Amino acid sequence: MTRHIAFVRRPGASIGDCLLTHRDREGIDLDLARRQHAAYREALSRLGREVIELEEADEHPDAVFVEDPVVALDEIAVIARPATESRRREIPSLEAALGPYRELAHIAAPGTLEGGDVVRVGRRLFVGLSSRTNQAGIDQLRAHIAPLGYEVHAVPVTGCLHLKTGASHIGHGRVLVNRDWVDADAFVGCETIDVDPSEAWSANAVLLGEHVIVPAGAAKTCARLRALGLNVHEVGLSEMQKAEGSATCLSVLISVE
Ligand code: CIR
Repeated sequence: MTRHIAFVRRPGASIGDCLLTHRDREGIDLDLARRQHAAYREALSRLGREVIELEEADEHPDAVFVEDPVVALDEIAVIARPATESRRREIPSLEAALGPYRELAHIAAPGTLEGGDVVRVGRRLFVGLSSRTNQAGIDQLRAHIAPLGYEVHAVPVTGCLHLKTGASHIGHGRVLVNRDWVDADAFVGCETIDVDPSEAWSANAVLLGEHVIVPAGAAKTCARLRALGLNVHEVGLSEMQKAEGSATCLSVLISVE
């Protein structure tokens, strides 16, 4: 039977010391962050994911955002190379988690790459060229996965931290975008669906079959998703957003036969 695994890590006590690029620092309510993470884990379980928790890492403020140190595909997991030293310290725990399930490849200096910059649409990967991911990182990713039949397209990111902060695949070749933050025209061959302009943070959605987990508080965007036939699951993520993360950032999803 196929196992659908979601790797997650609970928010640590140091999350208030997280890195911030496009947001001003606001106080993070740790209890609320923990409750929001519990609700997120519960949504994953309800939607058929086997939730595997990585060890808590209080010494790494951003470690709750497990998606960034890895790009996990069906055939391979490419261990990324975050742009900051602090986030590179999260790598060993992701290598240990993914190693039993996937062949591992690595991004090496001078390349930098973060999983939050990778939007996968079938065999096409759109990769943000951002403050965290550079051209060398994208070229190395392409070299690892082109032989497996993946195309890699670079997409300049200027308005937000990662490509996935402003765009996610919502199935059937459709990409949910916040065009104030990312260039919607870059998603060649995809249909783009705009978030409501008043709901900037709703472009980051986790796709699970015909279901999507989206940050709560985006009623207009959710209505657009429902109109497309998607089952929408809203989870409050205000405290993660204060740390400049959101729904996809909190999990690494793989399937194992
Ligand atoms: C950082 O700056 O690295 C964290 N504070 C936020 C990372 C969010 N991750 C993501 O968008 N994939």
